[in-house]
Amino acid sequence: MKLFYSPNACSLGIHILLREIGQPFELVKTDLHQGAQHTPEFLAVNPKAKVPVLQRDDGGILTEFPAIAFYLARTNPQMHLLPTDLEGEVRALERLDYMVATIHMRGFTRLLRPSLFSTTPGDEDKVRQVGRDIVLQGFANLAPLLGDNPYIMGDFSVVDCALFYLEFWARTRTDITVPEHLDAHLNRMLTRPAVQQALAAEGLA
Ligand SMILES: N[C@@H](CCC(=O)N[C@@H](CS)C(=O)NCC(=O)O)C(=O)O
Repeated sequence: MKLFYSPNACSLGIHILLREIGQPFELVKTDLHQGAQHTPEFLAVNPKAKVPVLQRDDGGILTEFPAIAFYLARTNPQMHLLPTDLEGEVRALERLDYMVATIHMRGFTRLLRPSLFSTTPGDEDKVRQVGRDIVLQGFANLAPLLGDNPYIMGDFSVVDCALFYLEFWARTRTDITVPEHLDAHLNRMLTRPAVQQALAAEGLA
């Protein structure tokens, strides 16, 4: 398998997941800051010009964080990375979607890349503030779901890998302080060898 990633992009969550699973995989750096997502070589792999991309051993290309995470969990059932009962599974998907589609895409993207959303010159601060509010509300909504549990679904799961990259962005790319329980989750995740290895491999340790 190959993971196309960019350092400290959301692909970090999938990178961690692959290291948790422990099967061999190849990392292909696609540096977004260098525009590598727009090269003909990368667009041939993913015309959506985004990471993460997982190229499977059968050559199949998978995109979109929740889909990749679901695939990796279901193809490695021995790792227990997703609940198997309907209620647990649907709650995991609900949380994953909220993290990626709302907190990341609607919140962090505005906060970190306001120019993508600004329609009038000079309104970037306004866009940034809207993004910040979405992120803050998102973390406020997630904190009670985590509560005193060590992980967001109780046991460690793919959902923690999505939560981790959001918390890690808050800590390393913004001045946002996440709620106490989420901060403890971030610190707990940082003690996991797979997380440490992924951060080191991406030059983030
Ligand atoms: N909804 C996508 C989000 C993927 C995404 O937006 N990735 C960002 C990096 S965090 C990206 O590749 N952006 C391309 C760019 O910045 O040009 C997913 O779930 O995978």
